[in-house]
Amino acid sequence: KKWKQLSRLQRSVILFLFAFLAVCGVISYTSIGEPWKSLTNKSLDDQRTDPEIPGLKLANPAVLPAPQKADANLGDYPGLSPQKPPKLPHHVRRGPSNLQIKPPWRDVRLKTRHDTSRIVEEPVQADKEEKTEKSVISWRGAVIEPDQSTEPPSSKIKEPEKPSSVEGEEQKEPVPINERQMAVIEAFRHAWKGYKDFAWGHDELKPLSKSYSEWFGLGLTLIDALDTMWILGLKEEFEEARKWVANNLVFDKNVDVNLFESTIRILGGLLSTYHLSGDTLFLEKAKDIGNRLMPAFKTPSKVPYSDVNIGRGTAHPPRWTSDSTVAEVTSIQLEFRELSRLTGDEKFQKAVDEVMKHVHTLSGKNDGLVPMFINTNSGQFTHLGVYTLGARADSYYEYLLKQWIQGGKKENELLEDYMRAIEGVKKHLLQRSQPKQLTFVGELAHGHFSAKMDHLVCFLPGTLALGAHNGLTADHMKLAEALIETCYQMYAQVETGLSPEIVHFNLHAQKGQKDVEIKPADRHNLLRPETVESLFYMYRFTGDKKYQDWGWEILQNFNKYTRVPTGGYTSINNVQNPSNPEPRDKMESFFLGETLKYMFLLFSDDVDLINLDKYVFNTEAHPLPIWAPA
Ligand code: DMJ
Repeated sequence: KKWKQLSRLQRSVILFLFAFLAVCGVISYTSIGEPWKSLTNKSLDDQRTDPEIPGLKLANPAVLPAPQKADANLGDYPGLSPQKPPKLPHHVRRGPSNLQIKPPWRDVRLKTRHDTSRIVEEPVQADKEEKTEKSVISWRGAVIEPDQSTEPPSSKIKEPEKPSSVEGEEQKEPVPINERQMAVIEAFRHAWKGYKDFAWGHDELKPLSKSYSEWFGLGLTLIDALDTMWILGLKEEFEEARKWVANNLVFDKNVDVNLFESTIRILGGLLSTYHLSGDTLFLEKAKDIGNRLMPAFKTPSKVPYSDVNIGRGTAHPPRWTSDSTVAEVTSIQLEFRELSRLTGDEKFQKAVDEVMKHVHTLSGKNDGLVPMFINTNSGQFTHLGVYTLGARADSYYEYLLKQWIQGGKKENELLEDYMRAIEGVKKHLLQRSQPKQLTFVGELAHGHFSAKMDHLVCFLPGTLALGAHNGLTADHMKLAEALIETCYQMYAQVETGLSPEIVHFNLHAQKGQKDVEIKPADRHNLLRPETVESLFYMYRFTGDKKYQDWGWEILQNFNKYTRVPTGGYTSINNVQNPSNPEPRDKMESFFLGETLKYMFLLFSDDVDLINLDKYVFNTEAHPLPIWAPA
């Protein structure tokens, strides 16, 4: 009745108001609903990533987009679908700028005798550059004119996403390079001088005979050292090496290469250099070598052969056997998985994931410990009953943990195998020496314990510490602390202060005896990285300066006994003879790829210089990004 008494105008106003309120209601409902929707998704994600391993609490987030599942449809992963790279003016950095670490060379404050002029000038130069052209990149961006690149960037290649953990993060004040880091730079420059003068473009320097040796004929030392130069801030050296890669690195060669060694050193080195520099040249080269290594997987069991002819596209096992080494077939995964993520081509990841899945199911393990050989025809372990964390098995254990971290801590089979294996180590391989009660990892052969430990095993404290940092049980960290002390003693108890390749520990106390015994055949030192690598992890996670001091002692002993005055460092034959350590005339590529890189990182107090929550190192010390959960 009242409605009818209203004038037409009054009714229209009321109707209009109702309609307006209804529209507002609909709009605010959808915008309020969004956050709830994402919250719900988040909690589902959390549930999915929670591992079912008892004692596990996850500490650190994964940071990059997840990889495509080997058997999934490309379209299901928008981040991975082929996309055209954005058109950038060519003065602007190509590649994943988000992952680039800050150039330490801008922050150099200290001077050394060797380097005064460069150090004084560079910060000024850097500041000038920064002020004048914000968008012009530093040398680390390795700006390349389009015509300098070997191939145009493929439309299939996608740029990695920005790590979620740094989004919106304030730029930190740069941490100056300290005196010990300067000493590492000086050592690197000295090694590089030898390589440049006598072995440029070849695999390894022979510093005494002032010549070189070839293994694959692919400039192994140069490629292995690329990301070290980047991290150390060696601008000129990096640019020169980059030119060699652009103009001289050719994989279309009739040459047999070892699948594992070329994956960890060449593919790993190229991928990490791509990530640090953003220069697509390195990704193109990585794709090329990755494709050429794929024939190795064409075996009856899909467990890869050890050798591939990268020119002919054929692969084969060693001449005397159809076995492959377990560590070799299970330590190529980080690199091939990353190659799939970057290229959008699933075949790389599929091949290596299949190997891991297969090994996961195999019998012949002893509480998670694996034998050293696997047959490429049957796919079964061979030479059963011998268990070591040294040569031929070492990086199997390392890559279980690191793949789990790389993939966003979701692949539970990897974690299960890792946790079980560490329990196996504790049960079968751990012992204490006399007189110092050093905890060491021995070997087991058909039920008999041997107190033998390879220097290679010294990767283990670092890996255990990395696991603990990622939420695994605290007793892994305790074990890491005990083992790194042992690895240090393998240096400290020896006359030159350098570790031999293999030690035997004393199990029974005898007057005047040390914990460490060395057999004549094991007295060599190849400039290996494992102890320094573990010292780096231990320092990062504990902040205990004693680890830096131990590393400093080791660097000084390398300088004292292995440095060749005309350039380069050499492996030596006798760590027990300070007056004649018997130089072997060879500088392994991992001295530049790993040992000096880990030294530099160990002495740094900048946790963002290769942040361990964003990167995972492959077994040749090449950092690769950690992926975020899907
Ligand atoms: C390197 O090639 C790698 O670290 C590998 O995992 C073991 N051997 C050398 C260094 O000692």
